[in-house]
Amino acid sequence: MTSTAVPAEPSAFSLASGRTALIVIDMQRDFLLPGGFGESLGNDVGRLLEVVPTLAALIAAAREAGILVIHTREGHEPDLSDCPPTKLNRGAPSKRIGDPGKYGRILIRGEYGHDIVDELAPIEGEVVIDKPGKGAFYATELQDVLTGAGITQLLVTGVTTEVCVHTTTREANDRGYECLVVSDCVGSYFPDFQRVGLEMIKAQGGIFGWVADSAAVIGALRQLTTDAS
Ligand code: C5J
Repeated sequence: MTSTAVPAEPSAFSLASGRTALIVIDMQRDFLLPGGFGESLGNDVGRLLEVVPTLAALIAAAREAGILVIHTREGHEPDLSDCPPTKLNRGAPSKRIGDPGKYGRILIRGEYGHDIVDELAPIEGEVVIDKPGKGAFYATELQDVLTGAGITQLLVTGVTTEVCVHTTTREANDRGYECLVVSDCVGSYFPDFQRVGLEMIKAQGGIFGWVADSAAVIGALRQLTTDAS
């Protein structure tokens, strides 16, 4: 195992090969594409789409460095048996989970909109975690996957910063994982939530973890790749 320092806030992050996974949270068509669920809630999906090329470059660097890449998808069984009524009914949106949408039934497993955008599609051997909640640990096999692979550190990316990225980072922090949130590989529909969401991770000496941009993380991943060759 080799390690390298990532310039990060509030302090340098020691990135260890063999102990690190990149987690890509909910980069799904329903959240990102024009005409999808996210947009139907009145959101500007352009803010999430901005993340895609940056995240694609980070995923490529992680694959090159032999880092495990884990993708998550938020969604539910077709009969909605795993969707609490409180989640289904909250906010009285124009469209609800399970309703027909532009990309199939909204946030339903197996539908086109539920899947990950083409640019970030998982490749063979990568883990895809289907989660019914906001956090990637709740009611999923994620912890077993991480334990089985000897992972103790997570590079956290995806959408949305203040919802599923934050919930997953907090869950991971409570379970003893070191989390580095990659600032330009997470996205929010709301600029203020993006800024404050990142501030909250690294506040108070890194209460939930570390924050660094993709240039810093990709630089460290390339160093790991060079060290291994
Ligand atoms: C939301 C998510 N925002 N992936 N889901 O409902 O953040």
